[in-house]
Amino acid sequence: MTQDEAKKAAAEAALKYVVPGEPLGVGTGSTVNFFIDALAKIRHDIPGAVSSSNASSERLKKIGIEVLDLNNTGQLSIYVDGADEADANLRLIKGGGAALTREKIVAAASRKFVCIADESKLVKVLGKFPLPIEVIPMARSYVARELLKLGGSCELRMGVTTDNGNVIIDVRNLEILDPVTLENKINQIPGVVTVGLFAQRPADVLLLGGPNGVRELK
Ligand code: ABF
Repeated sequence: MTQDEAKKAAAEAALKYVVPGEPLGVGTGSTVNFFIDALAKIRHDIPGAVSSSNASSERLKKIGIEVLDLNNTGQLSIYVDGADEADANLRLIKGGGAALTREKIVAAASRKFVCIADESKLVKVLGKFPLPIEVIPMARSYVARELLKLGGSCELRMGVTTDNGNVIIDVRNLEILDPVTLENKINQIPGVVTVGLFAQRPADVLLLGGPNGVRELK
């Protein structure tokens, strides 16, 4: 089974969580793209979706699903999104697609966060994937200095401006043994908009596609 086939299997398994007649939240990335494509066959049951990025919005519109403003929907039934890493407690590193701020907002505004991924994303300890942090441009050097104190090595993601007009710093060499504490600590640094740790609010369900089918972790 290829990685794409595994992603597609996890994405299609997420359809069972869609609540007919209720708007849902949709994340960003290649696994989510498979989910959006799968939504096409049930689009008549979907009154609309709140999207976490311009890329996902365009894909949703192409299959005829209306993109809604979160300010008009109230709490969403589910949020479906990918991840760069996930541990056994369903805590995630996200942000490889530079959409982490809107992803975190829509996840927080949803009753159930269903994470979809191929098995390669499951790790014992988070941190091998560089931790993305969205930062206000004028604060990037200050934030980098503060992150160095936490033991990470920082790299500005070249040529990337987020949908919110900010920059991304990727932090390498972190062994994240306490994701919740680190998330809170980085959130306190002035200039940080969002840290790509979803630990304070982890996923509720993790669907992992692999050669033996789709595993469901809760
Ligand atoms: C998005 O999904 C990002 O937060 C994360 O980086 C990405 C994973 O990408 P892919 O599904 O393409 O592996 O939510």
